[in-house]
Amino acid sequence: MTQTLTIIGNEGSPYSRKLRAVLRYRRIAHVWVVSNGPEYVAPPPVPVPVIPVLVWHDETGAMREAAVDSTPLIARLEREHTGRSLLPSDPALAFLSALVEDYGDEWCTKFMFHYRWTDPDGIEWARRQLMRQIDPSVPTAQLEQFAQWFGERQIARRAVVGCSEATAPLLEAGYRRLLGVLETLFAQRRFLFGDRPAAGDFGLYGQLTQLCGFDPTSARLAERTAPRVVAWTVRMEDLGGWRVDDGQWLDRDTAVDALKPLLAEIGGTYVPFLLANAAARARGAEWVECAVEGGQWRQQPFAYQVKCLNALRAQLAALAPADRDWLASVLAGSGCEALLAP
Ligand SMILES: N[C@@H](CCC(=O)N[C@@H](CS)C(=O)NCC(=O)O)C(=O)O
Repeated sequence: MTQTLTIIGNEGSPYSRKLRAVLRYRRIAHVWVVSNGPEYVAPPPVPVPVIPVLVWHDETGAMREAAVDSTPLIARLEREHTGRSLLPSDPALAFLSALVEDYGDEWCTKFMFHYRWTDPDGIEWARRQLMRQIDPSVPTAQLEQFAQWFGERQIARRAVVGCSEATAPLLEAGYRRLLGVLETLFAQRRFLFGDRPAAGDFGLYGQLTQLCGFDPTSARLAERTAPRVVAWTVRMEDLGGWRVDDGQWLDRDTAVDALKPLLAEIGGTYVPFLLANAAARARGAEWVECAVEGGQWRQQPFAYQVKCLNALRAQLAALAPADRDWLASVLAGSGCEALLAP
């Protein structure tokens, strides 16, 4: 019998929501523990102090192993659990799903960080509400102390993520365009690749739980301009009861047609950043600067996102030549074709 897993996270953490939704959809038994909340017990050590943490237990129920990072965790769950897979059976579509997942995790998170830690309404709400979500019974004095400390800490981190006065208009425009693209897509189909969700859906979903459901300014915008995206986000929350049959993935040509605007959005923003970031790291530059849709991007280089680029390229390299050729033809002109360059 497979053991119940423990997921340690926070409802205000996009990656925690992403991974919890994956566990629910895949019907993998789990216990949800709020990090640092009343039920929290420290897990075995993990390489970086982030949430969510996924914990495996031994037969006695003791915590045996803990791991972080939602994308490799999702891949591991694919290996350890059968059925209700998040990977489209067509390897070229599986690559596109991975690309969208990565864009969600690594680029859309900048939208989230902007609306939460730059927008004054966002800051006022988040710095207290995140604590209430950890423990609603926390006394007011302690809540205020936390709000002060946490708000300052997160605001100080804006530079690391690339949220600045210069990039704010790019982030807001990017979020609006994403809402527009998804609003059109979800008027046509349930999920990105058909009637069942893929890893790419969960990557977008994680960030959109916050953008559409927690951070006040971005949520109001979504309500007004992208109600179908809001509806999709609500549905994604718990797909444990969603019926999945074989063959619910669209064929590649049907799938990709409606995805082209999303791929162009990714190719106009995240892909140029990924390439410029890797180049900046390689030459030890202090800043990543590159043109993205709507203007000039500037932030400090980010080591983790070099890994992301390498992982996407490794996945491309493993494809059969015919699948790569097909991707080259559908990605041509989107900006994403740069990933295929040697
Ligand atoms: N790549 C990781 C990112 C996880 C992550 O950055 N989590 C945030 C919360 S959403 C975190 O724990 N940050 C550390 C902190 O706030 O101290 C994943 O996909 O799980």
